[in-house]
Amino acid sequence: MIETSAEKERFVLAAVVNSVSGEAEVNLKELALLIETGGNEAVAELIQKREAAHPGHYLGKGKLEELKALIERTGADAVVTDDELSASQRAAMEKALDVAVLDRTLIILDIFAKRASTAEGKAQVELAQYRHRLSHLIGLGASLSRLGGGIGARGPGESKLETDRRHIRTRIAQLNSELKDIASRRELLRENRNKTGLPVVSMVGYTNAGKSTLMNSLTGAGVLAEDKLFATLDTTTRAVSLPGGGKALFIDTVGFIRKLPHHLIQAFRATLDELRYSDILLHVVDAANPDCGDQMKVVYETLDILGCKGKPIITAFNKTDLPVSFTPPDSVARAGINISALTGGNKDALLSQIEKITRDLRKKNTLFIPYTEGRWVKLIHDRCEISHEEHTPEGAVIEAYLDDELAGRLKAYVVDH
Ligand SMILES: Nc1nc2c(ncn2[C@@H]2O[C@H](COP(=O)(O)OP(=O)(O)OP(=O)(O)O)[C@@H](O)[C@H]2O)c(=O)[nH]1
Ligand SMILES: [Mg+2]
Repeated sequence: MIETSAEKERFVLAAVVNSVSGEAEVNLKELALLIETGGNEAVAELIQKREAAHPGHYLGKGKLEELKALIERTGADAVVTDDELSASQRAAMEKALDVAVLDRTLIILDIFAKRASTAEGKAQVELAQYRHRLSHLIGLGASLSRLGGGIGARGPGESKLETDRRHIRTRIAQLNSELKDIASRRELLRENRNKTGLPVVSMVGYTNAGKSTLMNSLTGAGVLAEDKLFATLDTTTRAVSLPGGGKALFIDTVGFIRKLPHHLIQAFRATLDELRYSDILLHVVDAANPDCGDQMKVVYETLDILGCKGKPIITAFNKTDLPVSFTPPDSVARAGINISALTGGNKDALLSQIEKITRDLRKKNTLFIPYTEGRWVKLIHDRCEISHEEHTPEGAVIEAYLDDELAGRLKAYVVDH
């Protein structure tokens, strides 16, 4: 079990923005939520409008002094910046402010460390933490000793990390080989899954959009769903019956967020690869969140990074039991469907639409199966959507949507292409 510090740390948030829009407020609100999720508290915030972050100390000199006064006034324990800091920026800020300085990346890594529960999840987070530390060795040491067992120190332990690069490199190599084993096990699972011939639908979306709630509502999977960021880190796969009689496998996995640390994306590659291998992406959007338009963009960008361009996407505008106001930003989203994962509202319409797309991925075949080969009829019923079926004295005539694998096995019975 990974240790958590019992005492709440009190943080002041700081952000640099180059525009006048409300972007910084939204970002800081999200950062405050991340901090609460990690069991700590955001007590004040400071935003600086600036062309770009100061290369030396993130905020400009004047703002840095303002920040120092704010820290003294609020008695905060540390500062958290909305952007990832370089080692030297962090060191300069700590020198100027005389408190620990953390950044968004460390906060997200910390939440992931707390949430990871499977061997794969833990190894992935640990790998991301070590890679991050290796790239930030200078400067982190001071933060860690200041915050004791708190954020940034959790996970890989505190065995003189800042001085022991070799130790970190060895551990990274170990983790890499552990994850390689896990990845090959995953590949095996994927191969077995392919043999079932069922279409695979992966749920994607911003964290807290309602993916796990939808998974539970569709399958009764009992996945943890809560009003917290990154409630889900590990994937769950379940079969779902579609209205036309077919079936699909649904996968629930880790959510996305703005500025998702690249070390995490890399380390979670095996988990996130599931998205690339799925047939359809089901994009769950929290339509009740005023920020949902930007959240959708973040999801699109992350999918691009993961090599999922061109996958069929269905957009599910979730939480429509609450007041919503959004304009779908693109044509894919305009074809989306309003649902409520919580009340089950419009669930069948969503499943029908998914079935329609899976149907497009398959070919319609007419088969004649003699009664002596009755086992095939059962298999077709178990796996496929059937558009027509009649029974003649010699056997069953079935019109069904077949995946490639089953079409190959039933070649001898196809009567019409
Ligand atoms: N009102 C309302 N709340 C919902 C709905 N769907 C989900 N929620 C709530 O939204 C919160 C997040 O739901 P989750 O299902 O955990 O979200 P998720 O997308 O799996 O989030 P991560 O695993 O953190 O990425 C929970 O408090 C849910 O009860 C909905 O249709 N309506
Ligand atoms: Mg979830």
